[in-house]
Amino acid sequence: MSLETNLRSALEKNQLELFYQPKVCLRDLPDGMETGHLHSFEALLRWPQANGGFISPESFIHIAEDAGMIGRIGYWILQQACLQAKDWYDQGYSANISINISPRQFLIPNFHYEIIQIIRDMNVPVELISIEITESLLMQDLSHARAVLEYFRENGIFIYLDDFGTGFSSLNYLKNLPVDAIKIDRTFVKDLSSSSADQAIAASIITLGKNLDMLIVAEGIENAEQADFLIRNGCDLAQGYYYGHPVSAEQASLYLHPAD
Ligand code: G
Ligand code: G
Ligand code: NA
Repeated sequence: MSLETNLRSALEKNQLELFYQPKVCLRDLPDGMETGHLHSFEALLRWPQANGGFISPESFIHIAEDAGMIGRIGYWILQQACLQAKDWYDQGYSANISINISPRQFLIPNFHYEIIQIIRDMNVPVELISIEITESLLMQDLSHARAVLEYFRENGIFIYLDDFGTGFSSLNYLKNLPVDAIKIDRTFVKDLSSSSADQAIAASIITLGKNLDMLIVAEGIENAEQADFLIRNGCDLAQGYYYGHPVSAEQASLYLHPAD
C-alpha cells in the first residue's frame, strides 16, 4: 500500500496521535503565570507504527496536502486538542494547547469558520486553544491572511507566528497582522552560546517583539547556556528538549499546575 493509502486508513481508524511539548515561563508574566511553570502546550502530530516507532509529520504532512487530506487531518487535530484541553479543564487544569496550521489548510475556503465552529461544538473555552502559523503562509495572500487572522482574534484565539526570522518581509507582517506572539526559530537558538551573530539576532527579535507588545517564545532550547542567554535578554517563554520533549498526553499531564 502507498503511504497515502496508509495515512487515509490511519486517519479513519483514529490511529494518529497528538504529542504535547511544554512551553515554560522564563519570567513571571503579567497574567500571573510564574517563572518555571508551564505556560501552554504545542500539539505535535505523530503517526504510530506497528514496530513501536513513529513516522514524523515532516514525512507525511506534505503527502496529506497533496492528497487533499490536510483539511480532514487538520480538523481531526483540532478535535483531538479540544478533547484533551477539555479533559484537563474538567480535572481543574487550564492548559492552553496550540495547533499548527499548515499553509495549505489556511487556504481552504471557510476553514477559519469551521475551526471556531468546532471549538464551540466541543464546548471548549476558546482561551484554551491557540494557533501557530508560519510566515510562508502569509506571503501567499496578505489581505486574505489578515481577514482570517482578524476573525480568529475577534473570537479570542491567541495567534503565534512560528519559525520567525526564516521568511521574508517579517517586519511588514508584524506591523499589519493581529499576531500575539512570535516564536524565534530554532536555527537562531542552536548556536546561541557561541555565535555572536545569533546572539544579536535573538536579542533583536526579543526587543522588537516587546516593543510591539507581543509575547516572545524561543524554540529548540537544548541547554542551560541557551536558556541563560534568553532569560538575561528578557525572553518570555521557552520550548525545547531542555524543558521537555514532545510527549504523550498522559506524560504531558505531569507538567500541569492546578488553576487558581
Ligand atoms: O514534531 P516534529 O519535530 O516531528 O515536527 C516536524 C514538523 O512537522 C514541524 O515543522 C512541525 O511544525 C510539523 N508538524 C508537527 N505537527 C503538526 C501538525 O499537527 N500540523 C501541521 N500542519 N504540522 C505539524
Ligand atoms: O516548526 P515547529 O516549530 O512546529 O517545530 C516543532 C518541531 O521541533 C517538532 O518536530 C519538535 O519535535 C522539534 N523540537 C522541539 N524541541 C526541539 C529541540 O529542543 N531541538 C530540536 N532539534 N528540535 C526540537
Ligand atoms: Na509550531
